[in-house]
Amino acid sequence: MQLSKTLITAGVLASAASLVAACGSGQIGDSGSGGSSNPANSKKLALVPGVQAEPFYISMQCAAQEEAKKLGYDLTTQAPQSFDAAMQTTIVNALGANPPAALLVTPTDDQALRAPIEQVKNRGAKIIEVDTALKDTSVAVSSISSDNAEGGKLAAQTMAKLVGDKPGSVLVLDTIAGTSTSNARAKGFTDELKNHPNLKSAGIQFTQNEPDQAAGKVTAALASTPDLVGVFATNLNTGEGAATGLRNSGRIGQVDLVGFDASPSEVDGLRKGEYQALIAQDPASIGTQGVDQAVAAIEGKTVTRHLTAQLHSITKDDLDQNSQYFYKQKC
Ligand code: T6T
Repeated sequence: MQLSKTLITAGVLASAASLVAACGSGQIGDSGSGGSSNPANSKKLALVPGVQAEPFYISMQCAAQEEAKKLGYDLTTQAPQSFDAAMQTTIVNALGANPPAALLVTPTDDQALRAPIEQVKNRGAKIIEVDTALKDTSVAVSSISSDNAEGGKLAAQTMAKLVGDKPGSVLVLDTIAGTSTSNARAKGFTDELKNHPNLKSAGIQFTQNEPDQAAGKVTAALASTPDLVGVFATNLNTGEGAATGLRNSGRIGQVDLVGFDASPSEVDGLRKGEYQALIAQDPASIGTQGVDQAVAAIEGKTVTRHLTAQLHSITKDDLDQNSQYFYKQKC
């Protein structure tokens, strides 16, 4: 099928473009040497991802651990039970009492986590954002993420190709307001949709990153929007919920589902025809680059302010040749 090839190329080009942008115009700065106010922690890195036991963050953590070991550092991970700002704040606050040399963190809210992260920074830790980021760009020395707006755009182009000339409405399922990544994906998607006049936006719905809520929103949209032709799920949980909603309504395959991420259950869903396409991120590269930047900051070497990881569009037809992008369940 022509679609998959075109999309991979588009994805690679988009990612290459953003990498060039990151390297070409990104602020490069010397972070200065130093680290934790506790000298015993000079080789200690802490990783606080968005949520525990979730394939995107497991893949990121495995690669970060490996890179830290390679560079002679010790990385420990503490993840909140849910993708929740209050739970994550408790973990980050505790790190302030015994600061690591660097904190790699996925802020679950782009504003609420600013003060907790800043107090760890004030105790000497270098701050590296991995995946999501704070609105305040002065806190971290480096941020590594996918180009999420570009990913949303790629998802809309994918949807347009899948739907073809048919007129209809498309629903976007976002996670939580304040999640920088999924919010940027939803915006990138909605902006690009305007370039496809046969497709109308059926709006952006927040799901609190709960699959049940995503399933309910899809069921409701099927009832209220008879011309619904597509759903864009901005992450793993929204995708899993959307697939459930379509399955329960007997509409699998009639409404195109484009998901973000490539968890085992999403890949399985793509194989079974529940999803028509997935936009896979490269969480391992985010973890590796995050550790590299943390170590550079600790050792007083040059640090790059913004780095991006590649995105890959995958359809059923090219599923097996893209298995290197599937997320891990364990290291
Ligand atoms: O999509 C990823 C991550 O990029 C996002 O910030 C939150 O959701 C995921 O972890 C997938 O569940």
